[in-house]
Amino acid sequence: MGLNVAQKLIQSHLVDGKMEAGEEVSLKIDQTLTQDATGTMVMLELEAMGVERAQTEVSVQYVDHNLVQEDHKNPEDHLFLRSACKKFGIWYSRAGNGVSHPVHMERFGVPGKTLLGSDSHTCAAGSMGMLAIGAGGLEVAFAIAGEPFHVKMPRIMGVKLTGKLPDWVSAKDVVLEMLRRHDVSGGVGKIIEYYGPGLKCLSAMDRHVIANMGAELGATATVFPADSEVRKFLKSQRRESCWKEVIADSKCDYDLHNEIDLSKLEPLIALPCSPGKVVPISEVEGLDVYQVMVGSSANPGFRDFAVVAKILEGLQAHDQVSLDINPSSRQVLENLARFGYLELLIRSGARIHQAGCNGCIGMGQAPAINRPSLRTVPRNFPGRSGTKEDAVYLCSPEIAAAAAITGKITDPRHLKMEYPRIKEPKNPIINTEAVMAPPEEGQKFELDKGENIKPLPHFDPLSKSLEGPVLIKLQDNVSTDEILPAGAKVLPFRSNIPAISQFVFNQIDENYPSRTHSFQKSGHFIVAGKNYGQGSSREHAAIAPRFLGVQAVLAKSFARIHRSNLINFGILPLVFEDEQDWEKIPLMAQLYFPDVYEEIQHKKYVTVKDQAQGKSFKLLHQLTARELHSILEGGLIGSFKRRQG
Ligand code: MIC
Repeated sequence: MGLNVAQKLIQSHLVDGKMEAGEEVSLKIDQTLTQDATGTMVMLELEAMGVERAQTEVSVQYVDHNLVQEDHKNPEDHLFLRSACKKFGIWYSRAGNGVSHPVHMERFGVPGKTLLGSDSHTCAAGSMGMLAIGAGGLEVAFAIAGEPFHVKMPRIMGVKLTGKLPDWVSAKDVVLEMLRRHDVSGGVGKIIEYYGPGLKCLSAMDRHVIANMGAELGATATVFPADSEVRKFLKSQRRESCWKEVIADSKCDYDLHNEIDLSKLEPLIALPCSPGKVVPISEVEGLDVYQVMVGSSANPGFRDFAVVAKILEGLQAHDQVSLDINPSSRQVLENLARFGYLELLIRSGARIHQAGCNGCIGMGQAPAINRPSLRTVPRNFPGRSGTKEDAVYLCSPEIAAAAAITGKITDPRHLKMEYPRIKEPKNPIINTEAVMAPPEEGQKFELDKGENIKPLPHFDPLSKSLEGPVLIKLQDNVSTDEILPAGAKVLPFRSNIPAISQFVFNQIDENYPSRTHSFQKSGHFIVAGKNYGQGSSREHAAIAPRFLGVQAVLAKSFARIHRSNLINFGILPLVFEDEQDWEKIPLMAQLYFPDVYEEIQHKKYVTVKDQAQGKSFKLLHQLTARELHSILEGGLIGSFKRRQG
């Protein structure tokens, strides 16, 4: 039996383990990516681990999230990151260069390589035939230190693409169709591999759109073959020498099968407040729109902006619509300017912002309460935009442009114009200066720690028993945006755990942090539903609760990255053996784990007693030997240090 692309990538990087679904595999990591909102922690972790220099082939630090400089905090983080890149031998992409994922694809992506990034959308690089995985910051710090990455071998879902995209339907609709079919946890424990004749009509950047939002499906990774389209892309970036064909063997198979006939797709839209609430646009056509935002890692291509510019050519954005354009990379912005599209956008009334994530992560551009905001971004979890009662819809650039013109949700096929098919420029500007190389080895650099850089908190090893109240009880699909909000108010504290911890669960229950005060030392618990911690990779959603005293999370199930983050910082992730038990543990229940330290080492489950009811429940810990070690030591840093002696 031949191998599919995912299997080939895993096999060529396998350090340990068997390629059998569910078995833990250890993979060699060739490249890492960090962004500023998670990178400050990664650099502090490298310092705490005593790492001297990056051991990867390439590690890149991007500054793309914390761009609004309302006070000293964000610029201090930028300076800290610049100094850390020099110290640890990491490439540096300065503020204004653009979103990590498209810039990585332009400058560093290489078919056949592995990439680990402290951002859930790292999977976007699967568009180039890479095995690209989002992870918590500490796991990326380990990869920078030369350690392998450990993950349960996913099942591979093969998605056969046939047909050709119709006019006014684009790559975003392909991934929205996947979300319509599989919802936000449909990809959990899976790698999604696209193949088939339909690939021919998807450029490498179109594939980036689809691979990027594999994160919204909860998938471990998304992969495309490195075929002639990838070669064309690399050639356009003057990096053709990096191309290597990575395609599936003709006799390969997949664990799961899916098929999409591209020619049958129609324009789709995800309703507030989940990327999984996808409907055909006809279901919401006519609704008033107050903001249209184009950009982000989900629609970062030159084409994605140029098509909006062409649709708007000679027209004005509707007077009630704020049309926000967030260029994805400096290079895309330069090319939009050179080839005349930027002028069209400016003329149409668009607001042009610097290249970066901006409003996608609530860093400015927050919408008005309950006023529909149409965005080409990847996610619309409640409050992520910076406005608690927001109404964010996810859509393609074509739908975004149509709404900008009419002020209403509009099926772009109803615009009375010809579909502008965009041709990539023949001779684009290639900006190789923007990202700065690390200095040669051997020089010594100090970390530049401004006031906003606070040391990593220390966490104690696990006690013999645990006791405390349940201070919050949650439903299914709680995202890390709800555990630890994004937005311009909170993001500047990403390098300051004590300060950011005061925002934990702010979207759901503002009083949670104050309730934890009496239990910060003695400990307390979280009870959650299914897919707990979906979405962003931010490890702060584990570190800050741990700082507030969380000892264990009792859930129906966990999202992959968040579960690892909990373990990495010594929080025990426990799964109800019987899901019905979720009902039986109320908020403020006083829980007692009499023998947790012994049980997790010798049994598959731990026992917890609700002291008021006198009832006991069994919860599965599902820890591998390596994970167990981390929990016993109070987190991975402790166990790493001990290992180093
Ligand atoms: C996101 O899109 O949610 C983010 C912001 O890029 C995060 C990372 C973060 O929270 O810093 C992600 O996707 O991992």
